[in-house]
Amino acid sequence: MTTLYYTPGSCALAVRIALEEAQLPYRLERVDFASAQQRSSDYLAINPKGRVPALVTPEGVLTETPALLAYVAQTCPRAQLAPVTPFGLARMQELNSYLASTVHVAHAHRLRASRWADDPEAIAAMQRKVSANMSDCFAYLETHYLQDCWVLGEQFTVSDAYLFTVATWLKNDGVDIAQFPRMQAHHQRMLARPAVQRAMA
Ligand SMILES: N[C@@H](CCC(=O)N[C@@H](CS)C(=O)NCC(=O)O)C(=O)O
Repeated sequence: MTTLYYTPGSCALAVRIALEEAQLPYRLERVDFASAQQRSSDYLAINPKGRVPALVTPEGVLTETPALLAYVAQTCPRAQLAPVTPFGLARMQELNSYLASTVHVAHAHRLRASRWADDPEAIAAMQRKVSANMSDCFAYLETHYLQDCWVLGEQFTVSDAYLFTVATWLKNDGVDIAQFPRMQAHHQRMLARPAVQRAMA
């Protein structure tokens, strides 16, 4: 059976929502960041990057949230969690790549700034930028996506699970989601979905 390695509040929530939406059977393994379990030899044997999520599938281990989301969507086509046209699928990957490589990284400068600098002043300076950078990212998303019920249009996709997950970080990053009315409405629609409620329980 597929196993999702996750930590509560992390980007792994997006994958858990996708698994719930797809109604795929899976097991959960919690990775305890408080005791740095992500850097334990047992966990590094699963994911040498020392991060969550990791998905152990019957074919092998997958890491990187966009890859896991695409895997879940393609494993369960009847759930229709990804567009089927080449352009539609590329648009989904474009958004998921942006969330992973730009928005998530902007957020990580708050709790993980020591990845980029040792100097406490430099760390503090990076942390002061988090709120403005996250606001810029969400202003871009508000303007260029969310033109319909779901982030890519009429079809619910795994990108909705990913966007929702990243938006749950806004409050602690010092950004009020109410500045972005479409994003806020999307958040409420997501919270009403049974799969999201199961994933967050
Ligand atoms: N590029 C990876 C990033 C994964 C990542 O950084 N996950 C965070 C949690 S949201 C983590 O595991 N952090 C632990 C650490 O930095 O020690 C992805 O998109 O899956």
